[in-house]
Amino acid sequence: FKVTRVQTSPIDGQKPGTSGLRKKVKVFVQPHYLQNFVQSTFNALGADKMKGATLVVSGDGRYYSKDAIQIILKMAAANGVRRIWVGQNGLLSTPAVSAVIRERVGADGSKANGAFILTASHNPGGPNEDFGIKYNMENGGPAPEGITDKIYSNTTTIKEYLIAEGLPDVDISKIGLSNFTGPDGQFDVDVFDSASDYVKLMKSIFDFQTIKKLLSSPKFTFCYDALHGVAGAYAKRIFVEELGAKESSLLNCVPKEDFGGGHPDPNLTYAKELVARMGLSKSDNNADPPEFGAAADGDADRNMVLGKRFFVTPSDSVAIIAANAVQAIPYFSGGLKGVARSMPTSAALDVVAKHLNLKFFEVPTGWKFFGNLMDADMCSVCGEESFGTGSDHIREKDGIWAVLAWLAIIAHKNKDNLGGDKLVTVEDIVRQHWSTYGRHYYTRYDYENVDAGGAKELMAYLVKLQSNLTEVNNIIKGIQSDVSNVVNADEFEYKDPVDGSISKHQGIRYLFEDGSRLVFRLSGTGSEGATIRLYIEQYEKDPSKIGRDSQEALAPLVEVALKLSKMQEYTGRSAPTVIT
Ligand code: VG1
Ligand code: CO
Repeated sequence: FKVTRVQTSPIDGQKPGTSGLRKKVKVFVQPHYLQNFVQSTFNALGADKMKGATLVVSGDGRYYSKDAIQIILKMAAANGVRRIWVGQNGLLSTPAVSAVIRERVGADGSKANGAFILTASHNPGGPNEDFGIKYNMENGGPAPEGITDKIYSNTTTIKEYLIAEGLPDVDISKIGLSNFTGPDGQFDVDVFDSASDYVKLMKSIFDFQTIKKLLSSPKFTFCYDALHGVAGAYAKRIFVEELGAKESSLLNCVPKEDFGGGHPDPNLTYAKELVARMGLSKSDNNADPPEFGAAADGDADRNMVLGKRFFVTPSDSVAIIAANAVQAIPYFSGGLKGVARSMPTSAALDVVAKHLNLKFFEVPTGWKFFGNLMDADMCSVCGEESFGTGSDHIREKDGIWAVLAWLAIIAHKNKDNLGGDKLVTVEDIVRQHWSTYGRHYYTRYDYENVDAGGAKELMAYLVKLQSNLTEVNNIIKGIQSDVSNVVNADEFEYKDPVDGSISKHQGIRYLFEDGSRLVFRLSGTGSEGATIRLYIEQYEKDPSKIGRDSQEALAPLVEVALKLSKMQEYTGRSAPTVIT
């Protein structure tokens, strides 16, 4: 092939958000759109670094992925990249990409330098929905802000991109190696099995024999919903082939370009089929729900864990995993190096860290902030309230890992009990945890796709309000007389303890005397309008008060949050789009 330089000009709006660039497919297919972003990434990483590099390119299989892969292959070849690894059919979950970067060794001994991950995660897919792209670094984690800022600034000045002319489309449906020759020498495309590296890693972390025993016990019933995302490609291999779960326990496990028309977001609103099967639906419930259910998002880095008629909040989930990891998961048997959560995630993990005397960190929203802590051996287990849980086995959150962690904990709690009459259930484990550590009532209200101007004004109003706590408390007393006082309010700012970098404006916090919190932030992953997220939390230590319905327990604080922020006034919405 030859290298062609194509003239182009900057296109507005290519700033990567919380997790890469996410836009409507219609935006991505505009002439030069993807090419500008990819070349800006190559330029940000540096021409020298790209020469001879090995890159992974794959994603959750959403609509436009296959075209995008062929474009990236041709641009990589033209930029002097030595080889590209592609998961079969272009499929690799986000955690599997991270694992492949860190673990896979090519037939010729090569190791990956980074990856383009093609996903818009939990956003719907299809010709009228979203596509996305992000770059991950040599440690397997998302590019840090220093790099994403550079990429963005390159997109505003770009004049040309390089593309290989005469390089044919590569058949990515068949495993195997293709070689090509260009001006810089050889260029290889290696199409490999999407699951095997990841499965191998999971087997080195968990005791599959113990989990298999649990899954084959007639007392334990199991269900997994991939919402037609890429998790399906792993669920079958791991849960069915390796661990002996029944095929019928898999729901929506065939990856589809449009996720079957659904919203591949594992929560109580969008994972409808699973929620009904687990007995948690408002209508059409299953009479005899399974003991355990879980779901993943489009790119399989998120997870929702459910028990029989029981929802586990993601904030509780990471705390429970941290509290039991050393006993239940061989990978952690030497102890935890530390734990971390994102700022809006509840303080359930903080309480565990305190009890177990573990290092603890609070970082801004977005997985990229955990990477430095893990690289510096300061953190083993971390999580976000947004259904993200993970550990330092890779540098992304990991949906299937989280399910395996729960299965390992359930197996551990039942290890002498599988022959007995009553299983220790998911609900038992959570209630036990609450009685030991107290309970963090928690909910999140999302106002999706609201007017961007109104959202900005609301945030500006809340920042201004913070400067006068007396006024804040006066307003609150006028709404609800029995909530405690706000003792502190600020905009969250984070100084990375490893590299000293500072991230500002990471959400507005109102902190109450009794440990309750209200947090407001704007989403960085949406593709149109603005999304306001409101996080509400209340801590309860009194064992006689930990069994309440969460929405009921939080009702007074919710009312305070909505009125204090003038939510309806600024957004025109009387109710959120999604409550989790
Ligand atoms: C959301 C979540 C955040 C998560 C991010 C990426 O970001 O709140 O916790 O890390 O999505 O997850 P935001 O900016 O919209 O609140 V994934 O699974 O979409 O890559
Ligand atoms: Co995701």
